[in-house]
Amino acid sequence: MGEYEALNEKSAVQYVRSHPELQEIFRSGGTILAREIGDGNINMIYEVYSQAEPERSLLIKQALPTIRLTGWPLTLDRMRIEARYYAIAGQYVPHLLPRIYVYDPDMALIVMENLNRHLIMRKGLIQRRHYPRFAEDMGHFLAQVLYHTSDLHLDGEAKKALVKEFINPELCKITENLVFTEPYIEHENNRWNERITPQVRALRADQALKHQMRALKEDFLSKAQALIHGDLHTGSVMLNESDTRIIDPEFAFFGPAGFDIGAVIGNLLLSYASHEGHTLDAEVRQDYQAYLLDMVVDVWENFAWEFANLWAAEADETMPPSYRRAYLQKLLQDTAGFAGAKMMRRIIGLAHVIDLESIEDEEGKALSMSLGLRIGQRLVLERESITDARDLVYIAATSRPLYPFRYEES
Ligand code: SR1
Ligand code: MG
Repeated sequence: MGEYEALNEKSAVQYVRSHPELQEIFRSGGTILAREIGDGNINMIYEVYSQAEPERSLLIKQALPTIRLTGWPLTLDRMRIEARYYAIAGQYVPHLLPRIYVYDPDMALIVMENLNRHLIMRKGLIQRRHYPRFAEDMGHFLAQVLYHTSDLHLDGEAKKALVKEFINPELCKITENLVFTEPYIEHENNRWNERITPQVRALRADQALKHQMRALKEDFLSKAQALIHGDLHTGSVMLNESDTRIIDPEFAFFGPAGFDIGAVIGNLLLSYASHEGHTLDAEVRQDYQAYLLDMVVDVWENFAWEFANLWAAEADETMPPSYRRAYLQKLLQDTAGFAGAKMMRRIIGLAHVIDLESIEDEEGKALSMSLGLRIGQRLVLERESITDARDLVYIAATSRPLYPFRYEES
């Protein structure tokens, strides 16, 4: 058993040198360098590369005993969860994940492929890039992982053995607090743009919204429907025009399937709202926003089509087509609710997103945040009326920013 030690740029190089199986990546025996490149909220990421051929490289992702953003203590077990999720999902969609070279439980680290021909999706969406493969790849990823880890496919014993492996209380607690609880009460962790304060106050006073948020939280706490990634926002997707990879599954556990689909859709809609402030040319803005709404529909439809086919292929006389339709409709409604929850937490909770934070003009930023908040609120409140992915995007398309407010609260 080795002993845990937090790496630095020097010891990251030594770590790679001490693992013969990693040497073939660097081929020639020249100088190897490392630099810390992490810009996420939680972990350290070292890029280790050959000085002579910098494209010969890999990444080391190491968990520290505290969270990078906040300094809160956090279990190192998250790296075991991440490695195990990659192993399970890798049975179905290996081409949509990074290659894993080493999982070292003692050092709480994973050595993996450096996706340096890919961009974090959130950044690409700010630049209004088009990703022709994304909706199909994401629909495929979600259908394969969620179906094969659900009770629709696994027998009870096998499923429960997996549920046990993915007990992840500390990371679930972060989500319970940051997504479902704190944004709707006075809490020191919350922050928001002061221009939208009247809207935040109104949101907190909305009892119907609080009721729905409590119901969504209850599902998150108790519905072990499938193995979910648990943090599937557009910062957990790296891609280019021809290739998509899903990263960062340390929040994985058995939870409601709609939480993952909702995370993808909610973050596409955050990008939609952000272009209100980023893209001032109305025609360019409307074109890109329409592209994002089509992407939302395509993600859901690709997912639902493949999920239904996987299910139909497993003959079961107890499963009439009417049950399959009802299951998918409920899943779409869950998806809409979780999408809304994920949008609101990124605007009024602790951890914000660069889609919105990088808008330079303060008025534009307030407009985008107000729109994102309004879409999120409506998705949560109106989710039970949704029977088709087009109903979901209709809510986004017909929502307007409430800012600037005509009446200030006294
Ligand atoms: C304190 S950690 C903040 C957030 O970062 C991760 O991406 C999760 O979404 C978490 O809620
Ligand atoms: Mg992450």
